[in-house]
Amino acid sequence: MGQFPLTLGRFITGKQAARPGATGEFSNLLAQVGLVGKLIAQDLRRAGLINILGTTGEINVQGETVKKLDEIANETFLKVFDQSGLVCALASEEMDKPILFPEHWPQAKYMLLFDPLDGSSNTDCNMPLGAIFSVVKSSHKDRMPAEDDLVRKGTEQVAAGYLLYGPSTMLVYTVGQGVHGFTLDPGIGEYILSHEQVCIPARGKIYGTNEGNYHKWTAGMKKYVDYLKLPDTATGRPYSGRYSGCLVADVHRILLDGGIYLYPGELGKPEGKLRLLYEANPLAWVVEQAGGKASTGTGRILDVEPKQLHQRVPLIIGSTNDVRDAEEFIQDKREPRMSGHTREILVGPGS
Ligand code: AFP
Repeated sequence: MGQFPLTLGRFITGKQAARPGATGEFSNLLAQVGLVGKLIAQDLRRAGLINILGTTGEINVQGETVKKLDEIANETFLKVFDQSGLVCALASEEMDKPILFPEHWPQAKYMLLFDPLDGSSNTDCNMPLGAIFSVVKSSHKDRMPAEDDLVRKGTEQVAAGYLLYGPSTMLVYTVGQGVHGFTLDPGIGEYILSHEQVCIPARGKIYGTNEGNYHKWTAGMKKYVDYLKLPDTATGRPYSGRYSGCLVADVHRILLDGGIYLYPGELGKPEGKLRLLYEANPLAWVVEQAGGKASTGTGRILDVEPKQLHQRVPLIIGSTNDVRDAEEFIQDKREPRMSGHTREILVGPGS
């Protein structure tokens, strides 16, 4: 008889049984993230048919146009987690201030930060989307947490991961013991373990970045991307460019195949675009747990001292050797050198 599929529920329960003292609260929390994924995936499948594409006409706290689906995804997270009673606070990319649930405290000690719909410019053209989540634990036993308690370093996360809405829906997470990926089987409505202990290759052949921003980049960043495009058989260059506009989808590809994703700081905007607490930190932890690396260009993402809920940070993430190369270029420690072989490929023999 073939192996019976392992559902998310059973997998988490199995892991929980190996941790004496575990209450099951946390396992339930991951199951609720899974439920959010099922509900949103269902809306996305029919989005072009039920008038939920396009914008709401509002601008969010990030200064970005709000899509109807951003709002629906945010509401779904709020409803599921309010009803579950499992968290005492929620913070979202779509909300200026966190939502606190004093009625769930002190039983609920976890707090959830999330980007409810990542890559929302993809909504109207049926391209991949995602959601990113980070879980931290309230550090106070004697009082209900406040906004500041959610502003925590990446190393303090207790769980992190993402939902990917692609041809199939996936839930990928870590609790600090490796990374596991589950694929939603729509026929039975269950997430099935499809990627156990994901390991990112030490080097890849893919880079993902918005090259439309090239002229806003620092000289080091420009040199690194120029270097990736120079042919060189020994180091596997040129790399292939892949960029979907959905951070989750781009990082997921790199997690499985190796390579590098870059959303760097820019001239006049050194903090970059992506948000530290609910985009960079959770993805950084997932990638590190799979054996990769995540950097600001000058330091480890998980060590960044956060100051604000919606803080932005440059993100360079992926295979360890690729991220290390990028750091060297960004820190002006390295220059692209053209070997004789490269020159020959570019301009022909004997030139
Ligand atoms: P949101 O849809 O959550 O705002 O995320 C979009 C995003 O932060 C990320 O998913 C992409 O990688 C990045 O922005 C794309 O930005 P550009 O359009 O500037 O390339």
